[in-house]
Amino acid sequence: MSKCIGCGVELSIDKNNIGYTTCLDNKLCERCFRIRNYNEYKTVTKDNDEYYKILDGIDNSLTLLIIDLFDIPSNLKTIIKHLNNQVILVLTKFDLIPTDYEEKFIGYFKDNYSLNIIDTIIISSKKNYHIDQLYDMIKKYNNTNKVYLVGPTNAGKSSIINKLIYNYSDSDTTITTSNLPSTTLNTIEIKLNDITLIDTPGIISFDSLINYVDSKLLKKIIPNNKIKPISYQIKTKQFIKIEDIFGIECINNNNIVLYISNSLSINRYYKDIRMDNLVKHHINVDDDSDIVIPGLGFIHVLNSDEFNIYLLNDIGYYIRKSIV
Ligand SMILES: Nc1nc2c(ncn2[C@@H]2O[C@H](COP(=O)(O)OP(=O)(O)OP(=O)(O)O)[C@@H](O)[C@H]2O)c(=O)[nH]1
Ligand SMILES: [Mg+2]
Repeated sequence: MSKCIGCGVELSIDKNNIGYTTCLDNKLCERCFRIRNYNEYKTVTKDNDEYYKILDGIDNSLTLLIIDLFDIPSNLKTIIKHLNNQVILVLTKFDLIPTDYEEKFIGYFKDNYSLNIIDTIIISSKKNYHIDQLYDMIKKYNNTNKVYLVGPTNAGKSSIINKLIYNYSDSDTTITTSNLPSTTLNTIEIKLNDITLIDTPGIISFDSLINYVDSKLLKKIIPNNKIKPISYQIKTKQFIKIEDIFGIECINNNNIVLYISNSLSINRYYKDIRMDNLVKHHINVDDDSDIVIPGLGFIHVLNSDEFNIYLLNDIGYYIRKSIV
């Protein structure tokens, strides 16, 4: 059986198979070829059970849990339950987060998730930030010469492997990456000198916006650069609407700060507006909390209050003690 070097799927000459390729001698499946050359993405049927089995099957090898700092998914506690060995917590995409929040994020994970963490590091593959330190940690804690990278889809697992291979080996192999969910479809083993890195398919969070918007909107939702927080002093009954995908109504005067991609358009309304495509949720929020909308970002609320938030049908939310 030959596997696609880009996503790990079994190659097949059957057009109906997800691993379709014109010739079994090809290194890439058609889907990876199109993502890499035309930025065209073919959606796959996603099944977390299959992906959790991969996590359950990990031996006592060093495991890196990769989390996108900007998009901490609602199902992270479930993912963690499947990790039975010791892990290094790798918080990535630090380039998107306003500076000075490093310690706060590390503290947040310590306080809220029961993880067998041997070490924590904040990195950015995009900016090559702390990649040397990550490589040193891998060499220090590596116990079987196999190192697994696991975590939510889109967290940046494959990008980290590409960066490590690029920086510290002679290989020119790269794994396929994209801003859409489920890019990596099966485990991929790749040599980094005498260590074998093992990429795994990311766990999907089905309540995240990234599963439900078209690729044009997705490009706006996923930030490219450091986020500039946007503050609003809002009066009673005012609405803030983000594109056609999210709304928030303040029941009383309040201050909120949006941490979302700065490419999104935001409108403020001073009267009732129609949001027929969105579902209303009435929520109570404590002082200094974040309302997290998976895939979109979060809203920092300064004073405890009631709000109405408006979400697309399958999209979730959760509230946490503010990290910022
Ligand atoms: N800003 C920023 N973007 C990043 C960083 N690392 C990865 N990305 C982007 O995040 C998206 C997802 O990256 P991948 O490496 O494909 O993520 P993955 O965890 O392998 O995803 P799956 O294969 O679906 O599980 C891509 O668009 C990357 O370019 C980073 O450090 N900073
Ligand atoms: Mg991947």
